[in-house]
Amino acid sequence: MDIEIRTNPRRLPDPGSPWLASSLAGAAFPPDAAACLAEAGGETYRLDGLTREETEALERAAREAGAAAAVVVGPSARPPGELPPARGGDAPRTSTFRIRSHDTFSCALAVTPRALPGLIAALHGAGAPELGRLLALTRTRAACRAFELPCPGGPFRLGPAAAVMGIVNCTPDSFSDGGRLPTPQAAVDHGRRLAEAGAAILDVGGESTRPGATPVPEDEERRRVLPVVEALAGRHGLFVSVDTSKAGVAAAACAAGARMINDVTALAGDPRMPEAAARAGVPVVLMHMRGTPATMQEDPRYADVVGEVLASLRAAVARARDAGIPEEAVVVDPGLGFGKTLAHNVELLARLAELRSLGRPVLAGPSRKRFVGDLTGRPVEGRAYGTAGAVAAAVLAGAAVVRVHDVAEMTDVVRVVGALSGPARQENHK
Ligand code: HH2
Repeated sequence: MDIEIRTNPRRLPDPGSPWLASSLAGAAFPPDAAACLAEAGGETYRLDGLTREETEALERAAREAGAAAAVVVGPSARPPGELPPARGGDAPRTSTFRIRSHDTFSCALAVTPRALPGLIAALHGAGAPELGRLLALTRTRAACRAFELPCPGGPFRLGPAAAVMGIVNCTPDSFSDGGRLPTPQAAVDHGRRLAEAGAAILDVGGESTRPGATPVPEDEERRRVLPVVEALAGRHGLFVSVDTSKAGVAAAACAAGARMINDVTALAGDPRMPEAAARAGVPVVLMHMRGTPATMQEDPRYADVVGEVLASLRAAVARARDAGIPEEAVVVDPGLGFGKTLAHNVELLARLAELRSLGRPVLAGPSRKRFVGDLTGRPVEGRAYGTAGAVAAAVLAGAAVVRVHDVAEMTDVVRVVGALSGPARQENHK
């Protein structure tokens, strides 16, 4: 049976904070859990899939590590019978879930960075060394801010500052800018302007994924995307990712110079995609989506949206690894707006830092999306300030990449928020 651990690598503010409450979401913790964890202080860890013995070892070890650690135990968040049914487009659920019995437990742990080594050592003494190893691994992964993605022509470095990915939509029907770039030359000019304005990555796409969008035939998608990739990557030497879920388009774009594949289906949309991506040898963005663009907004439900997105991304990373794509080449993305309600998007953005438990760079794509409109009451063309708020939240949470339309404005946001919250400053607050 597999244990899943995630952490929210931030200090706990106070017992009433929504931040702390959300770390307890989805499992039946005792009513005083938040107060108990807040008193311990430090960072929160959420552990799912533990046996009774493991929870007892954790409680014992936490007691030994002193007042700086607290454990609260609740029945497992996800007993198998209560899982929502898997739907097409979502990553296959891990076998972990299916074999998990009703006897598993969830724990929430608060521990200061200083007390953690003692806790891990005490776990060894309490007969649960594997739990200690997993806790240490999760912390190391969550703390990681700089990545080198293997890439043809040399590694692509991400972090510690967030990189801006500029959107180049070669589509007539994208939700916010469809039809604005009607010719390849217009798209190339736009991409170059975005690069000058601060985009480190240009994300070129030829198929809208807006809710209700109809798929584009492969020939048409190639016709839209390839000349633009060729010019931006080949002629102008810019770092281009191709936003596609079709293996043929991805392979052709990489042959034309694209150095990253951004697949909103996380390699599950086209059965040939895992092999195509492995063969291209480029980094891949694996995004979470529930359903398909045609159906994804039909009443999406989650018992624990962050936990389920994390589990789905974990399965996607494993799928990539099985296909020969090294884990070091993967970027993960919660898929804001893809099969999520307003509440789900807000929860995911507020708890984005937890995705760093996967140990991979996190990409967030809030730009101009409906949830920004729902929160601000603004139409698509008036969502830049709302997007700036979401981008600031993502940078604070440690996002490695933000995918945006308004590159000049969001580059400023990234620079200011990054300077105020960068790793060096965070160290001073320990
Ligand atoms: N969002 C969109 C498209 N691709 N890729 C990733 N990794 N993450 C995202 O959040 C994401 C994405 C939707 O935005 P846009 O490209 O502007 O719209 P459309 O799909 O209508 O072209």
